[in-house]
Amino acid sequence: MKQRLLITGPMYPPTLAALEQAYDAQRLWSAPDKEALLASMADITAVASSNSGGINAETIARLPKLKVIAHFGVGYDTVDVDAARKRGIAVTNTPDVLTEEVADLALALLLATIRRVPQGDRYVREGKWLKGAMALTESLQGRTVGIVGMGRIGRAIARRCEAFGVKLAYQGPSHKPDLKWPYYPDPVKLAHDCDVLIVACPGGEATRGLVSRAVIEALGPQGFLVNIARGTVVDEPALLEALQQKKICGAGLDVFADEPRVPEAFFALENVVLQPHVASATHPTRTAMGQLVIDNLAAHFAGKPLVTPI
Ligand code: 8YV
Repeated sequence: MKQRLLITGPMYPPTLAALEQAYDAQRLWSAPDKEALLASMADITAVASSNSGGINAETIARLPKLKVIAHFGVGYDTVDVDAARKRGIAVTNTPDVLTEEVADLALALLLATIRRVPQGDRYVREGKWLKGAMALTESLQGRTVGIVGMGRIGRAIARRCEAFGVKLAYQGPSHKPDLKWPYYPDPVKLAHDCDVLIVACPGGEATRGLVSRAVIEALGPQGFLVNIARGTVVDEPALLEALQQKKICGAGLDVFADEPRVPEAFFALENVVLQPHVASATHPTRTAMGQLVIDNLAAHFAGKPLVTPI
């Protein structure tokens, strides 16, 4: 008999298919009667969750035998980890396998924003080049890039930035003695001393609004902001206003406060490049992330140590 598994949110379709093949699995997010489904699954020991369908304290409370939450994603802000910990429920995530991919998109967004790559593409397609050259853009060269959150992804972004010859600095909860770049505990001071901020820290309550109005304004009219972390980290209304009023020069955004509902006011702005939360969204990386979910669940059911507990 197959083991039972509750899947609380959508994830990479081949991973979903593999889980539904291996387990007697139910989809919570699309269930017509969620209450009835939860009641019928009260004896399960494992859940697979995702960023677009996490698991809150109420749902955890409905599953008294739960032992593991295998989360699809390195960030697990949609999982109530405190509620899980109180019950001794293990949470796993998908670290490392997406680090380089996410860092690649951060640099792509940075360059696309500063050098106006999407605008250049439209310029050619719309036949505007025939009438004259596109306006010149700002430059990445000679800039100082400040990284908010110097974890695995922050470091991978920093390595790439070094290859572009820019100066670096970083902010985070702690100084990293192995890093040579200046450390700023205060994000406002970091923004003040940098031309570009790249947000790469975890989401959740600890970082909510960390990139505040004061931080955004400290970047200044020549400044750029790139966010590949979580929309919650940035004061989105303040960012929108800063872009509209040219208090900063531009922003490249892969993440938003209420995805997929991006405030339409962003669409009217020429100084922002928007992406639909795709930093890890390639087939090889999503396959590797999915494999970790599969492997963690397999380890749980085999009574073996989990592969990537948080
Ligand atoms: C994905 C992410 O959007 O890993 C994360 O924390 O934000 C991304 O990789 C997500 O995991 C897909 O649900």
